[in-house]
Amino acid sequence: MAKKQKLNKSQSRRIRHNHKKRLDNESNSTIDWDQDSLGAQEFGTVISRYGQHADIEDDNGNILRCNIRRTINSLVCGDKIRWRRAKVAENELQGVIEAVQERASMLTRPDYYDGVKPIAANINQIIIVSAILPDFTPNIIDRYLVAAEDVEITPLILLNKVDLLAAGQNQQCADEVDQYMKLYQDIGYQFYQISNETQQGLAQLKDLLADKISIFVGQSGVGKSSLTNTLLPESNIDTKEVSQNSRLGQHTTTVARLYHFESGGELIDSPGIREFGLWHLEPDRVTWCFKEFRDYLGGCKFRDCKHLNDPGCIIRQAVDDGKIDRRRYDSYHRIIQSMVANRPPSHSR
Ligand SMILES: Nc1nc2c(ncn2[C@@H]2O[C@H](COP(=O)(O)OP(=O)(O)OP(=O)(O)O)[C@@H](O)[C@H]2O)c(=O)[nH]1
Ligand SMILES: [Mg+2]
Ligand SMILES: [Zn+2]
Repeated sequence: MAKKQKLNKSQSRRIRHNHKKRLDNESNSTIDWDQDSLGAQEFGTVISRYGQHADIEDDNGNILRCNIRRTINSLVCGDKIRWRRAKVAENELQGVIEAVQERASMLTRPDYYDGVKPIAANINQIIIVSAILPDFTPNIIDRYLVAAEDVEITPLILLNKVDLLAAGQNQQCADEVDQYMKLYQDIGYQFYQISNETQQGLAQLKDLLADKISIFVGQSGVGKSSLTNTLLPESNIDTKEVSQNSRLGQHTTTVARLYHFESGGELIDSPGIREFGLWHLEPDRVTWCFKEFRDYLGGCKFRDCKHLNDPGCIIRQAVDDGKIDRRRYDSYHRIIQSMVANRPPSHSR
């Protein structure tokens, strides 16, 4: 039997990309209604986007699937739109989205093939979800913190599945988690240890989400959809166990979707992203996005200081003096290095 060849990073990335394109194309059938077949213009909100279609919510809270006019080149979950209802629905399509209103905010991520892609619009709080399983990875938290700082939307950090640390199991991991919690809180970030399993911390989480437009972001398998299901029982989202072999999530959620709290506020559940790259940012911007570095910016001896072994680097000095935490400094350099390694040739500087 032929030995199955292991795919390299770029091959598996290409396969995933083509698969996604195929799925998008399957929802690309468009209908060209003429003006007489459509009603007056209405307002609405995008709940979820699928290729050339989107689920929108009208002013009465009804959710309808619509076509997207080809002239619209960017439309995401959370967008406020103008649309027109078809007098006669065709297949499942009930209207057409004609325009996107100005966005109050936008969370984006870079995609190797498609350039910078929007994730969600008009949010005012980014909830970074991490967990004990898949392994607790502060570098991924730092990547999301950089993305949040870049768009200047308040982030907060949740560490889910702390039930897995109960009863003295995993003491080493519990200690590490407590130390990181202190580190992030010292920098000025909110950090909560929660469990969807035991409901620990969920009442407080509900308060934090009230009247805000929040998005859950984070690795696959950390429990974003499970938490959404608990907070909003009608959402009924599919969830899947973390693989026992790889200890990784299975990318269960594939598109972002917006849900409402009856008491006010919205929550967007988003898919776990495989490689949350930041190569679209200038390295100086990443430095600025490490919040605790800001006080030192402009103080290094050389303007193009890389904050490594450069003489007169006051950021490195601050690390040596214990004013900046070395774990964050190391994480910063890991991000800077990966930006160069992961940037597609089309975006080389
Ligand atoms: N032990 C434990 N397991 C949890 C907890 N929360 C979620 N899980 C489990 O974690 C697994 C993954 O949860 P999901 O909600 O699908 O994760 P997700 O972040 O939405 O993943 P993607 O949609 O792939 O991005 C499921 O088997 C959940 O039952 C928790 O607090 N404790
Ligand atoms: Mg999910
Ligand atoms: Zn420096």
